Amino acid sequence: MPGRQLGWIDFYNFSLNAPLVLDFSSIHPFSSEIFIMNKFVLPFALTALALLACGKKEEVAAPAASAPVAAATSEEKVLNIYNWPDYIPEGMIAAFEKETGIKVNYDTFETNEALNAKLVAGNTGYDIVVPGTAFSPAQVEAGFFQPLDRAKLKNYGNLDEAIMQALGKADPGNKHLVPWAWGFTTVGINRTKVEKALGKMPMPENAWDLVFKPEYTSKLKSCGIAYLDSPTEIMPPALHYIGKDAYSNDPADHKAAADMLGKVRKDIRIFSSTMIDDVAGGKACAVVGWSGDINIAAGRAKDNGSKDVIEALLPSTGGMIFFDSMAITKDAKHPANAHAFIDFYLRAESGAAVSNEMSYPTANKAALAQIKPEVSGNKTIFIDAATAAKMVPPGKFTNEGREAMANAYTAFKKGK
Ligand code: SPD
Repeated sequence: MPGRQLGWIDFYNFSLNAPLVLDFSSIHPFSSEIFIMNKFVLPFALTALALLACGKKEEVAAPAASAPVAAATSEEKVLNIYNWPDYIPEGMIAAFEKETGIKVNYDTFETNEALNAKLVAGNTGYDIVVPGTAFSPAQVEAGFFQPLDRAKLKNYGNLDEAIMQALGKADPGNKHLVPWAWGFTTVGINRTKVEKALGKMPMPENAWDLVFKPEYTSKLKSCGIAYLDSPTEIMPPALHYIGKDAYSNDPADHKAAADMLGKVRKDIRIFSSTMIDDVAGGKACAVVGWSGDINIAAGRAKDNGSKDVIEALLPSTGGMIFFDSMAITKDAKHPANAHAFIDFYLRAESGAAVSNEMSYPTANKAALAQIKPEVSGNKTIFIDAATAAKMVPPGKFTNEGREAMANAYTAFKKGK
């Protein structure tokens, strides 16, 4: 653990001086087995910070004129997309359909495990999928995606070069993955309800205590505790909380994490990967959730007239960073339409809409100038340097490690 965190900090300090020309391999040898994502998280944090928080507007790429979407070929005018829920700005699909005449069938999945199962089975029926970093390096390696045709992506240059260079460690040559957005798994609270439920007990220094420590969960169960519902969402923060490598492949570590979780199991009311309405509507007051979704819940509660204060917290020991990327499946029936959509998504205005409307940071550098100040200035969306230094970068599990972790998670969830 210290090695992982220290490496990230070192890298961050290093990148401050040379954010765009980085030799990652000379700093941390890349291992495809234990994929340590710290090599590519911080260039983005750095860029976001340097360009937004510090207000160095002259360094922000001027909004690129959007390249027109390339005319699709003789393909039927259909595109099948499989993405996470609550992740696309309203109207984006309709605008793409109007401009191109391509009809989009847009389905959602709630966990990386669900998407991975479909990819393993093959013939998904989807042209574009959006895996997260817990799975995407292994999926690239397994050959689940077809190489991108850069000639069809006129807006590709809008992406942050430093991020793409780092993402190349997961996807050599950036052949398959195009970032959708990134964020972090953290603790979200309805502060109003949590303070009431805790009574005289002060808020803990480490926000993870609220959801992992019986002294707190026993009090917060009255206003509702919710966890994301998958092994790769819950086990890494649990491992990290007990001082293990968040991406450990050791079954003994998973057992230790499950034992810790077992002590609070009876206090968890909801397991769900779509908890925005539960949080906004007051059914859950403390959650293990995704940063953007918690911020969406905060906005939705306000829109609904609630006076409760809902917040994504920045735990003192860090949240779990993730990157989600678009990829075209190897058996996609509509690869030209898929490229047209990816290029549409790569427009500066699309990237800005994702951050502005979905509260997740974009990897689209050309979009930064169009992000609203209240979004760019929200330190739980665009994290600052101090927070970035504490965050836990994504990692990769081996198949055996993932299986052991899934078993430990299932046993915990069943209350065994
Ligand atoms: N509302 C959708 C959020 C997408 C989250 N992807 C998370 C992957 C984390 N491992």
